[in-house]
Amino acid sequence: MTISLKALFAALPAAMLVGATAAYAVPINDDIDGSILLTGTGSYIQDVTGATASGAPAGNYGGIDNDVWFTFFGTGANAEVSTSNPATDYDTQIWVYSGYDGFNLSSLSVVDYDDDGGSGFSSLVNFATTSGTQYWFNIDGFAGDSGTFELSYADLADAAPVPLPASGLLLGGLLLGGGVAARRKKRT
Ligand SMILES: [Ca+2]
Ligand SMILES: [Ca+2]
Repeated sequence: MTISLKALFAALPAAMLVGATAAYAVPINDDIDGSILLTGTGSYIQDVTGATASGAPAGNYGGIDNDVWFTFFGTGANAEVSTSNPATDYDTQIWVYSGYDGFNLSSLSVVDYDDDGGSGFSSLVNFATTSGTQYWFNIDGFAGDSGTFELSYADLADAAPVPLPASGLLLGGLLLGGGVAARRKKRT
């Protein structure tokens, strides 16, 4: 019995074939749903070799290839995000967005963009934020360039806003229930 090479490859799970050719791990923040939450002021170094294109809208600014994602909340003042730092070794671009509906990348609105606003080919955006609004940004390589970036960020909200509705409703229900019980008790 002979098995053709084509038949053998067809029988192999797709993951095995991908694993055989992919030399680098896909970053945990390769897609928007894996966005890393940033707060306050700080820095983050990441090797993005292995990142893939998410298909996010690029506005009028060309293409997005091997993007990785971050998210933060605005303070109402300007926020700054930059790859203009010593460890950055490739030609970065940054896209900033708001309005993600949690499902469709097409729901994103481009808030800001930069290619070479930092030193060399690095990127820097500084833009006005709305207090409590969530923003997302991706860092990608110009024309598919890839490497390591050193991200610095400043004036982001210190934490994600605490979601009030669920606890507020529960508290309201308990207070209302307690009030009714108190009135009933008073009548007897
Ligand atoms: Ca990606
Ligand atoms: Ca650039």
